[in-house]
Amino acid sequence: MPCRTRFFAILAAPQLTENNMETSLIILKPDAVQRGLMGRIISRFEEKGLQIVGAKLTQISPELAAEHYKDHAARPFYPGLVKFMTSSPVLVLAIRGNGAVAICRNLMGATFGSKAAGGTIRGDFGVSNSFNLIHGSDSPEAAVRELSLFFNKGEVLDFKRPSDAWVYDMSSGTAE
Ligand code: RTP
Ligand code: MG
Repeated sequence: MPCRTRFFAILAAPQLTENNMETSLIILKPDAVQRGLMGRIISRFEEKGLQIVGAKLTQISPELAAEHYKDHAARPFYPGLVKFMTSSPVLVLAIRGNGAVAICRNLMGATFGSKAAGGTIRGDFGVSNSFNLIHGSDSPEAAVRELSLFFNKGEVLDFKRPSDAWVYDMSSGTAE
């Protein structure tokens, strides 16, 4: 195929316009970063077919941790949770796909590493209940709120992946 034709073929890759496109906030927690598990955990999401659309290595301030986990402020584990989340750098990701919020939660597994099923991130890489490697938004509404806490305007990108033509069945006009 001539170079110019191939260029336009890539631009014409199917656009994902279905109504279930979601972007989840994922945080690889301090234990995941310190244990050198970032690459393996990111691979789980990429291999599933989800798209990484934002990434940032950062150390969370106590104020940001408090805002992020404000729904847990009255829980007994809250002080330890904030201490842990602010103790060392984290990798913050924005991960997109059709139904991405629930898919990410399934890939993560149950909250406690001791109970998480094999095959999940928490089940395969950890045994601790509090050092549980990863955070993921628990609803599309929470995802919107959390993404706005961790990413500034322009830091979550919108770009086409030609491979989406093989990740999603677009024959009906929407991603299946
Ligand atoms: P996350 O928010 O971090 O994605 O985790 P999650 O939805 O699976 O669990 P959530 O109930 O939101 O709890 C937030 C984090 O608090 C710690 N936790 N400790 N000791 C305990 O009973 C307890 N319960 C929760 C965990 O680190 C959990 O990820
Ligand atoms: Mg949660």
